[in-house]
Amino acid sequence: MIRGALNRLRPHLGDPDRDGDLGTGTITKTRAKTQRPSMYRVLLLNDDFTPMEFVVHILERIFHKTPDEATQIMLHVHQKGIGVCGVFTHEVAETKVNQVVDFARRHQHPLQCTMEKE
Ligand code: TYC
Repeated sequence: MIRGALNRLRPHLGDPDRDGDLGTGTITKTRAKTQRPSMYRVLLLNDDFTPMEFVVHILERIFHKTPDEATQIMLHVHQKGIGVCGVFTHEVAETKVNQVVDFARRHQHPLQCTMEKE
C-alpha cells in the first residue's frame, strides 16, 4: 500500500511515541557477503625445442617477472618438466594461457601452457 494511504488509515504506526515500541531494540546492519574467487595456477611445460630465451621473454612480458625470476622459473621447468608461472582468477589465467600458446605458435615453438585449480 502506498505510504500516504497507510498513514491516513493507521496514523500511529511508525510514530516512536505512539506505536508502543520503546525503541530499545538492537541495531542491526545488513552487509553483503563478498566471496573470494577460486584461484588457478598457470603451468608451463618443458619441451626439447623452445629456446630458453624465448621462455624467459614470455615470463617477463606476460607474467611480469624480473629477468632473474624468469630465468629461475624457466630453469625449474627445464629441469623438472613443469612449473608455476603465477596464480590468477579463472578469467585472467585463461587469458594468459591463450597469450602464451598463441605467441609460441606464431613463432613456431611447441611451448605448452595450461591451468589447474589451486
Ligand atoms: N628445454 C628447453 C631447451 O632446452 C627450454 C625450455 C624451458 C622449454 C622451459 C620450455 O617451458 C619450457 N631449449
